[in-house]
Amino acid sequence: MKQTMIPYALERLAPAAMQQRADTFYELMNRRRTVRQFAPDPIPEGVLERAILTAGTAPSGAHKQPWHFCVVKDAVIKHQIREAAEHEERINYSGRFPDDWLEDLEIFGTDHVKAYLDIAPALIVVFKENYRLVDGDRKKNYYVNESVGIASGMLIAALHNAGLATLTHTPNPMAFLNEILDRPKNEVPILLMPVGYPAEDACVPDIHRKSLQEIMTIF
Ligand code: IYR
Repeated sequence: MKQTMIPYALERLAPAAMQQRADTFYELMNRRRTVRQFAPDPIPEGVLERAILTAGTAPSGAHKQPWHFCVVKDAVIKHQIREAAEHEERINYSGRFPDDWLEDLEIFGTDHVKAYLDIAPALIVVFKENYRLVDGDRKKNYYVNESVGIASGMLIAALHNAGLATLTHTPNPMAFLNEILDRPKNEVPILLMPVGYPAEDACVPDIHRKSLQEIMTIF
C-alpha cells in the first residue's frame, strides 16, 4: 500500500534573511559546550518533553523512527545508574581502554568518578531500536546508527537552544541501562546524557574547533 502524499512548501527566504538565520544559528550552536559540572536545579516542566519531540522529528531509515528516550529524574534511579556506570568506567580506566585511548583522554582529566550522574537534575538515555518486535515477530529497522545519531544531534541542539547543557556520556558497555530502566532486548543504549544548568563554577577545556577550510571541500 502506497503512502498518501500531501503538498509541502518551505517559505523562501530572501538571501539576506537566509544568511542572517544561518549566522544566528551558527553563533548559537558555537556556544554549545560539553559540560561535566552541573547545578542540581530542576528543569522547568515541559522543556525536556519538547526537546525529545524535536529529536523525534529526525529523518530515519524507511521512517521506522528506531529510537526511544528515557528521562530519569528520580534520585534513586540516577544513583543506581551512577553506581553501574562507575563500575564499568573503573574497569575502562584501569586497563580495558588501550593506552593510546587513555593518552588521548589525559588532557581532559576524566576518570571513573561520575558525580554528575547524581547531581544533574535529569539524565536522558537514548536507546536505538535494532529491530522491532511486532506481535513477537522481528521486523527490520534500517540505518539505525545513522538515524539515532541524527536524532541525538537534534536533541543536543534542542536542549542547548532551550538553555540547557548536556554531556554525551558513553560508559561502555551500557547494557546495565536496559536492566535498570527495564527496556526490551531489541533496544540498545547509545548515550547516557546528563542534562541541566552548568554549575556556577563549571569550567570547560579551552579547545578549538576546526576551521571551515579544514572541514569542507567544495567542488
Ligand atoms: N566514557 C569514559 C571515557 C571517555 C571517552 C571519550 I572518547 C571521551 O571523549 C571522554 C571520556 C568517560 O566518560 O569517562
